[in-house]
Amino acid sequence: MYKLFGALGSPYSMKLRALLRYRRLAHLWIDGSAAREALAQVRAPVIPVLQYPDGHYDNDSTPLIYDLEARHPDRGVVPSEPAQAFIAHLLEDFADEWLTKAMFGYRWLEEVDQVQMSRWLAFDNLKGGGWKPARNSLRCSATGRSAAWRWSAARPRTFR
Ligand SMILES: N[C@@H](CCC(=O)N[C@@H](CS)C(=O)NCC(=O)O)C(=O)O
Repeated sequence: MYKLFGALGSPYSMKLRALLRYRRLAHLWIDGSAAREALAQVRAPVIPVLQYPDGHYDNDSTPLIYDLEARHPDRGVVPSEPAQAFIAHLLEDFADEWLTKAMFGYRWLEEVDQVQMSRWLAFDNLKGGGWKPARNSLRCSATGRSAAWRWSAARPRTFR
């Protein structure tokens, strides 16, 4: 069984978790302080960290995805047709390197996002201990809107 150490607010963790789920590779999801402890097992201290069934640890989502591709034939994510595979590699590299820039914008440019993300990252780090559903503390002083309202809004929050 694989063990994936990550955080809900970490896009690279969500990327690898989605991959494991899509590929139907049995895994445990581990977050909070236990995820930080896994950082001691790898050279670059970034999440996600994957522990393989044989016990060894590795990180960096892109090479991990390619390694899993080589180990498990079913439900692969790289197309067999070379031109399509090239597009897949290109999209992966673009999203991996550059979509984080958009993410940081959506995360920190507006006060309502700053409030929400501060709480979310505290929640991740304290394994839920940072979260108290106090709606007023999530309210943006400029717009009066609350993060909770935005979560429940019909439209996706990133398409404002
Ligand atoms: N290239 C890495 C990037 C991983 C990464 O940047 N992870 C972030 C969280 S999403 C992190 O651990 N940041 C902590 C830090 O930079 O100290 C991957 O694809 O897994």
